[in-house]
Amino acid sequence: TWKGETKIGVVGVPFDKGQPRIGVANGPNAIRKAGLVDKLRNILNSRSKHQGGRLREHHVRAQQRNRKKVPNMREYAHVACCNCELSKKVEQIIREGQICLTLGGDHSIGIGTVDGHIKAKNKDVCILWIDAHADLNTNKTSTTGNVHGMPMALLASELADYWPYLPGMDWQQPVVSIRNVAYIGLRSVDSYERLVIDKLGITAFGMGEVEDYGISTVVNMALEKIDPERERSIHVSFDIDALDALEAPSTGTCVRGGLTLREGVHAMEMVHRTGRLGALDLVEVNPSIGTEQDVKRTIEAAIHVIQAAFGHSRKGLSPGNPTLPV
Ligand code: NNH
Ligand code: MN
Ligand code: MN
Ligand code: MN
Repeated sequence: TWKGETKIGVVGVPFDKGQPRIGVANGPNAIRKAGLVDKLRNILNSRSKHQGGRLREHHVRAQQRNRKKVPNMREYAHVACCNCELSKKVEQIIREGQICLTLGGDHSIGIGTVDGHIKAKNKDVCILWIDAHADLNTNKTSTTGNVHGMPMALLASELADYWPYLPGMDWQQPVVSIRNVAYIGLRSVDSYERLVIDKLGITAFGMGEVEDYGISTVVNMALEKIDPERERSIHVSFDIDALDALEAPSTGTCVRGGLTLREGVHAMEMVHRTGRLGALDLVEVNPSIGTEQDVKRTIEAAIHVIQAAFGHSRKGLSPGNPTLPV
């Protein structure tokens, strides 16, 4: 009964060791509590006669199995172990034909989600990294030592030589070519990250480009660059801090002057229309930051972004059985 239909695997990852603020581990629960799964089931049901059964829920918990250390990588062993488990889970979900939705947790979990996606699809993956930050630091360039600022640098094959040997990360090979990655929403880029973006010619649409071209053109240009043949599985890694601080205040490193929720939703509607979304990460929602209202607003924004990616239409959906009640 699942054949040809959209299937979703939702993975909650209550992980916070990639950054210093407490609370971000409660992101998955808070987003679920606000009704995410029912909303996704409604979208699936509105598109088919067969009710239910096409969404599965999973959890990945950090299990630290060693005490290995790497200079200037805080909580390194935790990050390595959690992502090892996560990668296997994401790979399995995608191999089963489900689109993988991962709820973070901090953005260090992008290491595992992208790795799992790449393994499941034999590298035929392109990445939209939607974020105020580039997350391109190595342990030598980071001024914080927080691993949530490093996942893209760990994944990129072009940066492999800039890392020391990483014990316990042998499962993760830097196999993503940075040519298959595009950024949208950048506005807080560290100086070495800027150097890397310029040197490697990484496709990067900061807020200036969103202003110049509009979100719709930016998304089209980004996809044209990273998937010109329109054949790759799309990985969207959506850091909630890509949205403006007014739209999503409850996150660890919010930056003003960001995407509106309308722009975030529009971008995700466009990704949905490609029919090639393979995996979506929604990360860095921290329910311990801000007032009750801030938290509610941030979670609602996250849910709107996710719903749009899975085909919710702002035009309204027609019912499964399209006759008017009399
Ligand atoms: N670039 C900074 C760092 O490496 C901040 C990263 N913070 C993020 N990234 N929230 O998305 O620590
Ligand atoms: Mn990020
Ligand atoms: Mn960020
Ligand atoms: Mn962040």
